[in-house]
Amino acid sequence: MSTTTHTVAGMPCSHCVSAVTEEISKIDGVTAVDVDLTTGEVTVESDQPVATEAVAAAVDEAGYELAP
Ligand SMILES: [Cu+2]
Repeated sequence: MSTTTHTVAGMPCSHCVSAVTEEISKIDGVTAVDVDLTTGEVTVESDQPVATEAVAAAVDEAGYELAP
C-alpha cells in the first residue's frame, strides 16, 4: 500500500476534479484517488508506488498539469 500526493494546477470546478480522478484511476495499481478542489491536492492510493511521470501523464490526459 502506497500513498502519494500531488498538486494539480488550474482545476476550477468539480468537473475538472472528476476528469482528473477518472484518468488517474486508470493507472495500473491505483486503488483510490482523492482530489481536493480548493487546494488542488491529489492523493493517490495504490498497491505499489506509482511513478510521478504516470500521474503527470494522466493529469495531462485530463487536460491539466501538475504544479511544479
Ligand atoms: Cu472544470
